[in-house]
Amino acid sequence: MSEKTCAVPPAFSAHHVVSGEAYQALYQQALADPDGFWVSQARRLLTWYQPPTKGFSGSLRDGNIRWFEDGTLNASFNCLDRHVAAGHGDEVAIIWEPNDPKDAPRRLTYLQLLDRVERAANVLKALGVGKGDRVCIYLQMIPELAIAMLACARIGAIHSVVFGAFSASALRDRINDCGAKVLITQDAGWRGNKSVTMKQSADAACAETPSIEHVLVVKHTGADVPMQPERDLSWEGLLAAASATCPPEPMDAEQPLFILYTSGSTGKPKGVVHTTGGYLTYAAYTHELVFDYRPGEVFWCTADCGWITGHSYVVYGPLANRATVLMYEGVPSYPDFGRFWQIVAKHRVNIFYTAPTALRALRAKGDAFVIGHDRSTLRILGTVGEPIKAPEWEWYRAVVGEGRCPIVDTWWQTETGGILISPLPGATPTKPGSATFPLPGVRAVVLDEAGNELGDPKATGLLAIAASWPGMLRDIWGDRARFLQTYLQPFPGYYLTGDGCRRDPDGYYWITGRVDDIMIVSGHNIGTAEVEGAIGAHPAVAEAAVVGIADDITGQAICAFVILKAGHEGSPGLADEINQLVRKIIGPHANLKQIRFTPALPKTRSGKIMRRLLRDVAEGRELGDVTTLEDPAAVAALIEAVRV
Ligand code: 7RM
Repeated sequence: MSEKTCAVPPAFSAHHVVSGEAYQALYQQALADPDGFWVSQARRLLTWYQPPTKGFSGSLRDGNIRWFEDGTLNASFNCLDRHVAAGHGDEVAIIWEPNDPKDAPRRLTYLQLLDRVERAANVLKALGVGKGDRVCIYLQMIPELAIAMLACARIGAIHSVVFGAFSASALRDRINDCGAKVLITQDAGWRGNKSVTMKQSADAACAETPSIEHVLVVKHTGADVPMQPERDLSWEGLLAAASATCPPEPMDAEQPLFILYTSGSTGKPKGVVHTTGGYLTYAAYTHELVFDYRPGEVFWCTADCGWITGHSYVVYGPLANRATVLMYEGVPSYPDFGRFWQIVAKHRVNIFYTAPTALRALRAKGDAFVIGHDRSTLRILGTVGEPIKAPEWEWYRAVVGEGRCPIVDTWWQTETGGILISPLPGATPTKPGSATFPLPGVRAVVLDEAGNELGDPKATGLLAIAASWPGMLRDIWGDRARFLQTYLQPFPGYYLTGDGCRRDPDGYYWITGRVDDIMIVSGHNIGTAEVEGAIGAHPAVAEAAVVGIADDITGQAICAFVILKAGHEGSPGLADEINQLVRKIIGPHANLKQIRFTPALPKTRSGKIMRRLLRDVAEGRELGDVTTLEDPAAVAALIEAVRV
């Protein structure tokens, strides 16, 4: 793995939020007095009815975690009213870019967004939704998604957003787990040249959701959808008739803001619970610090609000910081692979945040799709979701960012609420593939299998966090035992991330992937990410995924699934070349026992490789649950994959 360091561009370090020395000072300050640090951040970033005097109360040991517990606030007030009251009502809050570039974008100022949110909040209230009630939101990336989230927050209802491409059964299970009273959906949606039948899935789900009393239907494509009398109601009709005044409900800092389901490696999805004061403080803090955000700039996070990244960096963080947020309905490939960069040029985007999986796909299509579009407004580029490999990182920096823009490789999880490990654009020299250092206020540690903290900078082990931070999850909805067992009980006093990591002699963190993804070959621990990076160094390779399979001699052996670039064909000779390269880069213990050339890899809808399925294929088993797959056809292709 490349350990080359990339310095902070000098022009850049002169005018960012935090400089190199200030970063050290901030880090030390947070370490010396965490409560003082976080209380001052909470008061600086947010407006409270009752400002908190306390930081953390409780304990990581018993899982009773509270932040700012004597503070009261409202998240929607913080994202909207206070900006309007301060005279910024005419600034644009959301620029919405539709799926089809021929359709007109929509712009919502802070004042207009507030109007919609107050009306929607009144509609929910009239349907009997109150503080603590759950509302399920099943929408595509349209402004109503943000409006619905903020309307819930305004009245103290707990939202649970379900990704708009999830199936009816996935939606049903999530509604039933949280007992939502109201479902908000849309007639249908667009994703590239496909239409998505949202209301139809919602209907199928609601046939088996006893808690749902009403379904609010947003008209988006105009598709003709059946409306069930009494139960189904028109969003537009009710909003138009509703009062545009709905005072925000003061919430205790620890009252839940939302539930978001995340699929575990086994078992049913976990309803991750985030609370109002700690989460919002943390989303605003990290959005400002990591993206060096100043009001007036256009911020674009390409994630869907069905994921935590969309919650924290499309809605709550940026709006709390009075950002202009770009929200894109479509996909990176429609009408062509230049769509992202065409949007960057069209809306003069300053900060761009996406996933390595998207970058890999776009890079494979060639630079021509990028260079035709003006990217001179771009200032910072970010990635999230999985380890980024050096070739994508370099391409992002050199081609997309024209070598000008620092890259922030941000490591975090649904459970962490916001970014925990990342470079700061004006302070941190980067290394391609490393998320670099924990943010000020985050006590990251590397543990060995027995739970001992590894003290030397150079260490390999389990990534854990040694102290709570405000954005941390508080519970798994309805399953306290699972919350404790998964995160807190394995090593008392620590939050266990489930990720493996390597810290290099300079103290840089390199996330090696989920610990479940570590392979043990003849007693050597080998991270999947490391092997995939080495395979990717072969010029014929577009993408690779590896898994450990049972082996009589070595315990586990490595099986690689490889996608080749256009113009290359799988052959025993090429397989041998790739294997020799991996052995050269990592060592002979990383021998690839099998190489299978495949046209596609099975991925979740958020772009993470489903290794469980690869293991099933590699070991010749029947495939397990495939309901959260992005493209079920990829599996068929995999099974056919040529085995060399
Ligand atoms: C934000 C998000 C969390 C898991 C996490 C890691 C992996 C995320 C990075 C990363 C290496 C990164 N939430 N992950 N970011 N690995 N470098 N910058 O993705 O709950 O959906 O996933 O994603 O394994 O534990 S998530």
